[in-house]
Amino acid sequence: MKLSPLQTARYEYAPKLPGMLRNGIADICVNEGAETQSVADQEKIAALFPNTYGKKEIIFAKGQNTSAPKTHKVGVILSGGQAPGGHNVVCGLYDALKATNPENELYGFKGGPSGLIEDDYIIMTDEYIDQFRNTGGFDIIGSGRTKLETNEQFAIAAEVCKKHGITAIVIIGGDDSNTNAAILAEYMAANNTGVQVIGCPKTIDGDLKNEDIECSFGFDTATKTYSEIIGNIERDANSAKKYWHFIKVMGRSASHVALECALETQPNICLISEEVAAKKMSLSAIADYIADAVAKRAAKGMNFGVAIIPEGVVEFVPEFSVLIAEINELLAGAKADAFNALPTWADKYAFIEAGLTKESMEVFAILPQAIQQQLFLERDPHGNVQVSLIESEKLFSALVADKLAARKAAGTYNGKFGALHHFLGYEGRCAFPSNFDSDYCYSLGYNAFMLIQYGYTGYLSKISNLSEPANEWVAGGMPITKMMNIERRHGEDKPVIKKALVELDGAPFKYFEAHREEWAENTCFVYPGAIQYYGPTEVCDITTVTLALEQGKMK
Ligand code: FBP
Repeated sequence: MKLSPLQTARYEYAPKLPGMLRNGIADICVNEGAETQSVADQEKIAALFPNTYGKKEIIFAKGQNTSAPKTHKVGVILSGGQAPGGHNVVCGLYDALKATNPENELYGFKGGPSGLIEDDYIIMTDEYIDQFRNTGGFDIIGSGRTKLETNEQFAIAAEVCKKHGITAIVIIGGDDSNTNAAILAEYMAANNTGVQVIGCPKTIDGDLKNEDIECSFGFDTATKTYSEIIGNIERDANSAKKYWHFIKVMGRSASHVALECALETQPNICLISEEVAAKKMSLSAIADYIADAVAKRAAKGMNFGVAIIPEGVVEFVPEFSVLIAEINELLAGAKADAFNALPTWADKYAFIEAGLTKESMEVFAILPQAIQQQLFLERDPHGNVQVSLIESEKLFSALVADKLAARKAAGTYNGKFGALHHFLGYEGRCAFPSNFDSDYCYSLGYNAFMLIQYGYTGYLSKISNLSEPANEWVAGGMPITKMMNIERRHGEDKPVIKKALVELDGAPFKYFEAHREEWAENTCFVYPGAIQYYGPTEVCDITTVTLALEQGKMK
């Protein structure tokens, strides 16, 4: 395989561990903190997790390692969407395992959680793993979205572990995957399988965070990658002065990615889905809000700008989410086949018109036809519209164009509006991890092995104090049940890790809110440039603005 010069150089990069993990495995001891409770619904969660609930917080420290000597065979799984740094979690886990005992083995289950139940794996070697150090992607073993959630699946997983002598599984995933890791840990404990389960917090979306998990890995690199591109587009807009750029960024439901990109690049507009929901903004109100900025800039002679649209925003618009729910109902079960069999769009439109309420039909009718059709694309495995396939950047620019045309007709706007569209998603998920993500991920993996070595199960690998230099990071673990509450999912009450949406009273949103009017009317663009891997620490080791604001490192 031909290697790029950067790839060759990144193989040599030595990720930075937290100070307490730097002394060698023999000199890492464990301190147990207080017993924990779930963030809500304590009685219900305790009853569902009798073997793993209420365990103590863990912090590692420099001191004699007192774990019981044992040969470890560990399995690792990458679950869900790619996030930069996943390879380094595997590398950190592998290095800790081999540093403890060269006889220890790491099984990489292929293609996501399904690899475990299909017993599809590779055994990691130095030669194999060295090709993936400090690189992006999940191609070391592949990823997948199969959910491990039923007792039948757990029983097969236990059999596979028994067959190979595997006594611990590390699941690298987002909130759903780690919820399932906790359920698997409970199953393994309840059935005396002797298999421990440890989770690692992954997702570029940034929505797996709480008072224990300061950020999920991948968020840093993905948002820096998107911000580089947004900054470049801003500079192009400011050079040519003739286009409004509508840029959709990934983030299935929460708007952390959009907000971080806005904090880094200071665009004219950034929608925040959580605010749209809180203010119950209609499509028309959002379009007016953007059109106001377009008109104010046009009045100053600036017929250009940049608007960031979070991927999941339409689901947060109350009238749109009702429309989506009605469409899901309209196409439930066999009705989808009847719909798909209709020969023309006109026939389909008539079917839709007959099935939707008057209110939803009014919303549907104002959508551009391409967006109307996107609402009827293939459903996800739960039968829901795949909102990531809806081109909301085009939806909003079309609605804004309509508003501006009306204003022009009324004589209140006299500018030019040329819109261009972009979607930034897959471009960022497999980027070379920033130094932050390289270090953080390697530490998460290394630390996951320390939790295994000390016999813990049902824990999330936890590295904190992340806005300080890596030497001052704190390594430990937190029971996953501590992060859980009960939520209604698909008509049933389920124990789940609470998803972190953007908090409207949190420091990142407050900062954005305080500045956005100025950014909207004037041109305050910031051009962050490409991620830097080599050079001064103030350029190469910067965290996200979100983390800096949350941890009071920026005002
Ligand atoms: P995870 O929650 O699994 O980390 O994935 C998040 C994400 O990257 C979203 O931002 C995006 O909506 C989605 O994955 C796309 O999924 P897919 O890779 O299946 O197209």
